[in-house]
Formats: sequence, C-alpha cells, structure tokens
Amino acid sequence: MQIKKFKVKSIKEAMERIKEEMGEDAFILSDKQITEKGEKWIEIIAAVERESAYPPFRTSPAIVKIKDDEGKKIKELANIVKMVDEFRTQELNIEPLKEEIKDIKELIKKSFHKSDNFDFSGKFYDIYRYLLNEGVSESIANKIVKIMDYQIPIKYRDNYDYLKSFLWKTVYSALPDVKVIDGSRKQIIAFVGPTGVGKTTTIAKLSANYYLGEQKKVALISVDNYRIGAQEQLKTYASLIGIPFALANDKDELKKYLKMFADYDLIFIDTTGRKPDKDSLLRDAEFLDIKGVEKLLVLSATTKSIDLLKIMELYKILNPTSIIFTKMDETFNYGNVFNTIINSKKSLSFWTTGQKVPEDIEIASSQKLTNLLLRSIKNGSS
Ligand SMILES: Nc1nc2c(ncn2[C@@H]2O[C@H](COP(=O)(O)OP(=O)(O)OP(=O)(O)O)[C@@H](O)[C@H]2O)c(=O)[nH]1
Ligand SMILES: [Mg+2]
Repeated sequence: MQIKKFKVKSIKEAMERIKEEMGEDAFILSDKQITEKGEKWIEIIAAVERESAYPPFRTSPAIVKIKDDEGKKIKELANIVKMVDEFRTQELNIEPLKEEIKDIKELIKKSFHKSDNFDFSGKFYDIYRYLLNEGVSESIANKIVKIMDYQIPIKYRDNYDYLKSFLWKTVYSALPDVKVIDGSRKQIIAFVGPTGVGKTTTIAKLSANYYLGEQKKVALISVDNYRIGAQEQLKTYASLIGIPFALANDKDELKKYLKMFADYDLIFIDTTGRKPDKDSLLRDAEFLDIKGVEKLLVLSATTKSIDLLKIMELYKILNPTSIIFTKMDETFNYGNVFNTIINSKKSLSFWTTGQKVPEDIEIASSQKLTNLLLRSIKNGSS
C-alpha cells in the first residue's frame, strides 16, 4: 500500500490531486482540519491498494474487505471470494432466469401469507436447517422450503445442485427491487433510525458520492439539536466536501432552509438518533411531515433480528420509503437483514461496509444479498 499526505483547501481539490498523483484507485484514509499561520487547511492522508475505492459505490461485496490473521477467518474469506466469483457468473446469466423468477415471485406473493407448518425431510430439511443457522426466521425458512417442496418435480428432489439453484431463485425472488436515490430528480431525504447506527456517516458518504462523483448539487440540514455538538459532525463533513450546511432548530426553520435550498438536486436531513419509543417517533413524524420530504430508515446489520422487527414496527409511523443497512462489514450472518426486508416489504437502497468516508458504501443488490445468505450452502450431494 502506498500512502501520501496532501494539504488542500477542499476535498474536491484533494480528489483531483489524489487522482492525478496516485491514480484512479487511490482513496482517502483520513482527513483533518489544520490551521497554519492563521490559515485553514485540510490535511488528507491518501492511500492506494489493489482494490478500486473511488469513484462511488464500489461493486465488490463489503465482506471481501475484512482482514483477520486467524486461519478460520482466512478460510472464510477464501469461501467468500469464491462466492463473489460465482456471483459474477450468476449476475451475467440472470437474463434467461427472468421468466422463471417472475413465476416464483407470483407464487411467493400468494404463499407468504399462509403460515401452516410443514415437516421437511432429507435434503429439504438440510436446506431448512441451513437457513435457520444463517439467522433466517423459522416462518420465512418454512415458507421458502415449502415453495420448493410444492414446486420441485420428483425427479429432481434428490439432485442437490438443482435444489440449490432453485433455492437461490426462490430467495432472490422474495426480495423487493432495490430502490436507489435517483439523481435525475430532486429529492429531500430525512435519514431516520436508532442511535449510533451510522446515519450521519452515511449522509456524509452519500453526499460526497453524489456531489463529487455524480456532480449533483447537494445540501445538508441537521435537525439534531438534541445533543451538544451533534451537528458539528455533519457540519465538518459538509465543509470538507464543500457543500452547504444548515442547522434547523424547529420545524419553521427546517421549512425556511428547504426553501433556501430549493434549487438543489438533493437535500439530506440528518436527524437525532433516538431510543425507539412511540412518543418520540410520533414527534419526529410530526416534525418531518412536510410536503416532499421522504424518509430513509437507517438500520445496523449488527442488530438482532427480533430487535430489528420491533424497530421496523415502530418506525412504520414515519412510513420510510426504503432501508439502508449499515455495518455490513461487522457481521457474518445476513439472516436478520433478509428477515427485515421480507417482513417489512420495504426495499433496500444502500448498504455500508465500514467507517471510511466516502468509499465504504454500495448500492444494495438483491443478488449479492442472496449470495451472502447462501454462501456456505454445501456443494454437491449431501
Ligand atoms: N464498521 C462500521 N462502522 C460504521 C459504519 N457506518 C458507521 N459506522 C460507525 O458507527 C459509529 C456511529 O456513526 P454515526 O454516523 O455517528 O451514527 P448516527 O446514527 O449518526 O449516531 P447518532 O446521531 O448518535 O444517532 C461511528 O463510529 C461510525 O464510524 C459501517 O458501515 N461500518
Ligand atoms: Mg448522527
């Protein structure tokens, strides 16, 4: 890894110099504001390694970045790399599956509302156990295997490769389409979610990517006046990226700033992280009930399934349009993410894969989530 220090006036200038001097693959390791002889500068440390980190929304799965010296984890990493390769092939070959996937989607729509239990045996039971081990809830695992049980003809029931490929299609088909921020239309998005999940960091990542990468006009508003200094975090990011920032102390101020930024493509609103309780969420819902403001729910992939379920239930008050999952790099188990998407019927938009701003964010992908969930399913006959 090659590392270099830069002293610049804005992140934009830094990005240009880094690109020029270190190449397309370089990325920012750290940034801090410094003052020299009364003049303000930003000191940037940039690095370059094999993996491409910028421009935005890397397509390589989050998990590949995990580093650990322990043999077990290295083995796991090797499996994941293999999975990534498989994923790439699957992604290329998905076109011919489209009709089949449409049929399965229909079937899922009908059967996911029924909840009768089934006894599975043989390979169907292995698949059911695998899903439970990955953190998929009993009722969802039951429904998936039931669909397989109904659909798979007798001649294929012992063919493990056929079962695996059918399972892949069933899991994939159960996921709603991904909904990304569409840079082609004006959007005002309030990021809501529990304390410490990564709302502010995610806003910084998206702002940098849409402003520097996609050349969109982005403005930030914080309504986080609840904790002392909370808005400073977003303000610092705004000044590093080179975009405007405002702090709204009440709803009237928020409306005033929305008017002020009326000609911006994207306005991101950072909200106070709260312990999810109904009364404070009702207050947030009232505060954010302004024409044109949509809500994006930020959740952490490290939260237990049962808690995610309760959080989702509570945040229904805010009617979020889609979900961002953060900290995908901190988990090895994706059943909770899958359960949340299936139960809430909400689309995923992005997921984040580390603490680095702006690079640790990706557009979510149903294919990748399916692969992550099924990455360790046994090969061949069992
Ligand atoms: N490992 C990892 N850490 C993350 C990720 N996203 C955010 N974090 C870290 O999570 C911590 C909390 O991030 P914030 O952005 O301040 O979270 P927040 O939701 O705004 O917090 P509150 O405003 O207090 O509710 C910080 O240390 C971030 O660096 C991620 O994808 N992976
Ligand atoms: Mg915050």
